[in-house]
Amino acid sequence: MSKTITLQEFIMDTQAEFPFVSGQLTRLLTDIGVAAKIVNHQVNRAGLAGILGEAGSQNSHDEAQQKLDVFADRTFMRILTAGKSVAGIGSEEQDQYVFCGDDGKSGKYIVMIDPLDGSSNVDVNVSIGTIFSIYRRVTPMGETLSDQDFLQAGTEQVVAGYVLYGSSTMLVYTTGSGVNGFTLDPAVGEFFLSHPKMQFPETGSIYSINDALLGQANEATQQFITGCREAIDNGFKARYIGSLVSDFHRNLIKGGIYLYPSTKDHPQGKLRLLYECAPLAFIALQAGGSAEDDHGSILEKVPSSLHERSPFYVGNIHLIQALRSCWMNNG
Ligand code: AHM
Ligand code: MG
Repeated sequence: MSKTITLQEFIMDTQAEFPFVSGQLTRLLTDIGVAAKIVNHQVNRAGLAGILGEAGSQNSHDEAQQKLDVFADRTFMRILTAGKSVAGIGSEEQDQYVFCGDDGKSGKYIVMIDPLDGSSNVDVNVSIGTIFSIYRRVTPMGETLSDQDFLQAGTEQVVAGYVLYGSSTMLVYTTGSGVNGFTLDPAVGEFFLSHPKMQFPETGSIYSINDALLGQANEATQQFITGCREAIDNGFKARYIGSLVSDFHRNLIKGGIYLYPSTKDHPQGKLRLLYECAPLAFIALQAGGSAEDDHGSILEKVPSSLHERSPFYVGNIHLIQALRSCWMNNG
């Protein structure tokens, strides 16, 4: 580990980088770090605390919620709502967006969050994550928020980040000036800067896709994966955890591409534009990578609904370009 800079120190030291800085964003980032520590504590003791398994409820996508999904959602909601910085929150686990404080009339920021991604992996001790992004409100302060505050293009993100509850717990985020990663020291209960200025390596040779989807996937993805398989002599290898934050984080460090393609039955893929694709696309861009859907940039997509899905391809630029060539070959 390099010089011991805590997350809090780093946030304070870099707050001058935020345009129109008022301290609210600094507080908000600090709150996310606190909520992440609370969720981390529960994730770590889930097997002992009787909070494994399904909660018996379903989220807005008709997916069975895990007890930890519900816990993580409540924790982030409680902490973010209590601060003064957030006007409204959109959560993958909630049908509608939620107003904070005074009907969302005060607070400068909108938070989009997937409180616990990959939670179907919890019961088998596989890494899971939280994904978040922060936008400025569009509606003037003092007015009630509207759809346009929540349905912003990814290019408007002020901050994007994730927490990886893995063999160690990390918080990785960008404010648009590079990507920095912090590792939680459980003995001290602090995140310390461990991965400054994260960048995809020059080249990558990992491809990550749910192989069972391939027969149903679009032609370009099929052609691209065939090419990867044939490139085994060049060191290409398949790695798929099925936990987006973990797959993305590994590929960011080792170099590679993650694909959740459009398929015949699901032309919009599975992942959610606002909670999963846009934040990771912003981080990828800041780390020298790229992210696209079937047609082009993820970041430029303007969502038309809160829980909109999108095909998602993210990773090293040269791999995204190779995939793009396959799209061109397939008209
Ligand atoms: P979730 O938000 O319900 O947890 O679903 C998202 C997860 C991602 O973490 C992962 O990359 C993907 O779903 C795996 O899907 P599949 O099982 O279809 O491969
Ligand atoms: Mg998710």
